[in-house]
Amino acid sequence: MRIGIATDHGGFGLKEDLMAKLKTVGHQVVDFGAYNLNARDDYPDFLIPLAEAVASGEVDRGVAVCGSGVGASVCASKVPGIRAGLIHDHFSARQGVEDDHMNILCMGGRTVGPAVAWDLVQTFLAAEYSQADRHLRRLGKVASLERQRFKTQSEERPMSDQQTAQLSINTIRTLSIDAVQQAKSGHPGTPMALAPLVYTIWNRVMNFDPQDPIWPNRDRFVLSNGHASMLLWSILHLTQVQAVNAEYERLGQPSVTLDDIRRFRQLDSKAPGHPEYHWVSGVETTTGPLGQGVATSVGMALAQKWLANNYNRPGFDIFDYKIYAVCGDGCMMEGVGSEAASLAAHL
Ligand SMILES: Cc1ncc(C[n+]2csc(CCOP(=O)(O)OP(=O)(O)O)c2C)c(N)n1
Ligand SMILES: [Mg+2]
Repeated sequence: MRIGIATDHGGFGLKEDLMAKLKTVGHQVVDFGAYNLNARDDYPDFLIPLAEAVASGEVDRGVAVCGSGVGASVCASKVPGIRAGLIHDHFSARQGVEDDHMNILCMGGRTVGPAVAWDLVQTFLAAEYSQADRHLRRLGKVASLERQRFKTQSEERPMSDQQTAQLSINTIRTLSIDAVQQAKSGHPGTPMALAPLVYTIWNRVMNFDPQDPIWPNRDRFVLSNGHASMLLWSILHLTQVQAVNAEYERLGQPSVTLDDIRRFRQLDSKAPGHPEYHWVSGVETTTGPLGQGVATSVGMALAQKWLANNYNRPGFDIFDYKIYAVCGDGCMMEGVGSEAASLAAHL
């Protein structure tokens, strides 16, 4: 296991001792300080980097020592994702992990000796979170407290609309180019260019519910230039559109995960080279042959009109959805696109 360890002057000697023992039994140890006995070295300076490393997964678990261990545990638990416990006994070292998913063990350098400390560390590292319903429920409530605090913090320093939009657009772009780079094939240029347009359509124009991708009155999005599929995988991932299977049963999981994007253009991936209807939820029609999407979108608009004429009643529109099709100049060069456009104009 990769263990991060941090102490202030209250546990400097103990830290050296624990580090040596952890290495002897085969763990990797990352030392977050302190390195010198200096009375001004205090726990937050070492603990916060340790806690952030645990929260980000850079290290698997953390061990923290200060004079009593109290300050270390109070401070570490302020970092989102950290569940630190002040532990003096064998039972709590195990149960803290099993029941509360404790990920940082805090000890008092002045209250436990090296032998007890080593027993506690070993017990802490050997324990696993039980994932029992009761404990999952409990941690769910704790996590929701943490999210509320995040919300308050971000309300204090809100990003402007323009900053949020730019960050979102850049995220679509970087996800798309990273995936193409990883796959060593695909089209990075079109997602780069179209990210602002598609962001605007999905964020400000379209009427849809990511939680319910088969809501009958949703607006439909068609990517006619299907070779830019990474654009669609990025947007389906970032909007957290949920998946349904081929029988239209809700699966309770995202349609395109980050792992799917990591496997862009690989066999059986949910992020294939071109959008395929019935394979990835959120894809409204298969596209790839240039012009096909714009042509299909005319048919989809016809279907909307038919539904509206048959089922809408005065003052009670069940179907008033719209179709948004994005296409490139290659789509425009294909007869099928302009022929469908002519038909649409004459109906
Ligand atoms: C009918 C058809 N012919 C050829 C292709 C192969 N093809 C895929 S992308 C592409 C170029 C598309 O150019 P453009 O529409 O300008 O899109 P860009 O990638 O430049 O944004 C071609 C010819 C295709 N997908 N469909
Ligand atoms: Mg072009």
